[in-house]
Amino acid sequence: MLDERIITKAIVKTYMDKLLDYVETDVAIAGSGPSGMTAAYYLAKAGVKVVIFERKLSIGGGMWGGGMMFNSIVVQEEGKAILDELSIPYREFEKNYYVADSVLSTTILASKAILAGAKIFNGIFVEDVVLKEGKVSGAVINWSAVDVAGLHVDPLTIYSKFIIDATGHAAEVVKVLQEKSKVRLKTPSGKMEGERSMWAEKAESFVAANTKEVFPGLYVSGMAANAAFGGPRMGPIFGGMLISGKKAAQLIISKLKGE
Ligand code: 48F
Repeated sequence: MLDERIITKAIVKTYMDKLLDYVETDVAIAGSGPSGMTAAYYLAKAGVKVVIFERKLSIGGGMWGGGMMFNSIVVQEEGKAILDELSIPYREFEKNYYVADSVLSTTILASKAILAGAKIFNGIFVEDVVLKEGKVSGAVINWSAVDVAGLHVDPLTIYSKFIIDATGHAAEVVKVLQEKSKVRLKTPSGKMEGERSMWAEKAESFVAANTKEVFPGLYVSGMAANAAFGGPRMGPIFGGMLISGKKAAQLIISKLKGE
């Protein structure tokens, strides 16, 4: 005998408890692409309270589709260690080029992050930040459905010691901060530099080097780092995304420890 009212209560109550628990967190990540989920995994594994808000229903960002929907991803030597750490299977295609199934990589990464303790709220997007005394100290969130329907509904706010913009090519969090608050970013021009055209090798080293704090309290990872600091795109090679996510986590872990 199934009681639909109990099913409803089970969903609403557990969801609300979960959301209430994340009104205050150590780290909030915008976007559940490869860099955001890798960051969440390493943060959670280190015992840091971390939440991801993902605009879409599906997690994974651009990882599912491999290259042009051929659902394989390529990872170079430097990123292979992270595939090993996550137990993601791959095979060597040629020296320095490893191929993994994109669907398996995405699902393993997501489940490892969640099992390590990260929470993912899908269907919610970060529309703005809390900016107080020159520091980003929270995320302004709303239902994606509200946005899609064009409804005039005010958002809600959570407090977070750090935010990672892992929104990919659009670097949405950095963009909204710049547009609304006219702040000076820690980029060469003080503004968002914008993504450059394809150059895989340069882009992969650029993303690792430029995964950092772009404004007090706000970090960039993955393609958002290249968009913020003016790096090229790299296409379906994903080592840089994994390395970037891990680096964002390590930088924040050090900050939280006061190092
Ligand atoms: O684009 P995406 O996969 O980000 P990434 O981690 O990886 C980039 C690669 O997939 C690929 C590439 C390199 O190999 O060039 O493109 O940098 O994932 C970004 C995620 O963020 C979500 C979006 O739906 C996607 O799942 N997203 C975007 N804006 C917001 C957001 C927002 N404002 N709030 C929440 N989620």
